[in-house]
Amino acid sequence: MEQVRNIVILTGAGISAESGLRTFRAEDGLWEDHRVEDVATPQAFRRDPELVQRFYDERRANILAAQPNPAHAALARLDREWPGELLIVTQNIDDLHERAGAARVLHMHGEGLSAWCTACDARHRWEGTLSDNPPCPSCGEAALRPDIVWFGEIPYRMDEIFAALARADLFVSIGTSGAVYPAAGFVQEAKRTGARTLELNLERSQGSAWFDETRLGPASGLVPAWVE
Ligand code: BJW
Repeated sequence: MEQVRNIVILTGAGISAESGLRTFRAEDGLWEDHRVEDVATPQAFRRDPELVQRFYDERRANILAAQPNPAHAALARLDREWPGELLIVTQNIDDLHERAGAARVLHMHGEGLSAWCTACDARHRWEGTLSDNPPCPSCGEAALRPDIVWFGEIPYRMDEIFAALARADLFVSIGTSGAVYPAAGFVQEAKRTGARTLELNLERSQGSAWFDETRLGPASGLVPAWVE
């Protein structure tokens, strides 16, 4: 990676697929006959909070049961060893990057193991269920929701992400379909500010044409091979 100093890596559900966590837009991307797009919205939460809480209770249990795979491990190694700037921007709500040992991780769509109190704004690490309406440990109100960015909500830490993209010499997208904005637009932004762009994915994504190079295959093979 000659002449590369600053790297931004965007990851999506595909990097955790081989850890047993389902992707969103695959054939089997349904949950109890609901499209994910129909449960991951503030409207769905207002309409049927119990349904949405059960969806995330199940996701939380799956996250806790999953283990990082060789793709997470390779990125953690890169993070430890890379002397320049590096930022792993993940759309995933699992903690597999961190459990593999990566430190420079930003969860733009929130975290499955975090609960956010809509009464007092506190955030708490949460491994149990929320569908039984537990009280917030800070204020006692039963007003906890998953700390997740749903459709129509603003993703976290966008200023930091765009600043890192502006400084990046290399932008790498791993295991994401390019169907959801603003993440789907990061490749164009990185190109505009002069970065080389690389896509590692099982199949061509919606934004494939924007990448200087696309390598197709499972992340557990492609990512360690790229990091080597
Ligand atoms: C493998 C593999 C293996 C498989 N190895 N690869 C019209 C036009 C443009 C935008 C909009 C529009 N209408 C509405 C919008 C905005 C909307 C949006 O983008 N909608 C689209 C559907 C069009 N976006 C929003 O609402 C966002 N907010 C927003 O825009 O605010 C405005 C704003 C932005 C910025 C500044 C100021 C204001 C919020 C989006 C929130 C997304 N939330 C979700 C759910 C919550 C998290 C959760 O429950 O987990 O996030 S939706 C879901 O999609 C989840 C994911 O993070 C996200 C992306 O999915 P991802 O990761 O790409 O997964 P898949 O399944 O789609 O793809 C997996 C890929 O992996 C595939 O390509 C496979 O081939 C591959 N793969 N196995 C390698 N082994």
